[in-house]
Amino acid sequence: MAGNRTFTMIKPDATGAGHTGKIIDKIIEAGFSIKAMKWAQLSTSQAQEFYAVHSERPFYGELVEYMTSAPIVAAILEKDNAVEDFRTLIGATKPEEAAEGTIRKMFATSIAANAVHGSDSDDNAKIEGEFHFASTEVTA
Ligand code: IDP
Ligand code: MG
Repeated sequence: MAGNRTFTMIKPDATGAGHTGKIIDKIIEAGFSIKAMKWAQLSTSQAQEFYAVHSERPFYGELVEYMTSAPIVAAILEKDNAVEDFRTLIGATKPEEAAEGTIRKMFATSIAANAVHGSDSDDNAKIEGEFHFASTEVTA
């Protein structure tokens, strides 16, 4: 059965451009409820650990530098079929391939600076949520 929670970050390009509120509105309008949320600055070691799965990819250094360049907003979101529905809401990794009306289509500026993160599986949603939030920071 599909899980009902996912994890997201609003990325530095979007927080820096003042799009945080508009993106949160889109998320709530799409039927997600917020179970945890914080504004935070990632350290280099946190960004390296969060994206460790990409450590062999050529863009890893650029990605870590970008994700530490300005604050992010981390959140745990709840909805039926959360992981898949959130990936649909954000759109493709490359902004030029993102469907009309998706968050990345509206706010991404490049393949790296693509406005939002969305977990790719229920297992990773749990791992990523626990990476950013203590259990006491997550509502029922
Ligand atoms: P996803 O965020 O759509 O799941 P992933 O392939 O998991 O995409 O890549 C993680 C993040 O790494 C992307 O959201 C983007 O910020 C960055 N990224 C992916 N591919 C490239 C690339 O070719 N150049 C620069 N950054 C990239
Ligand atoms: Mg991914």
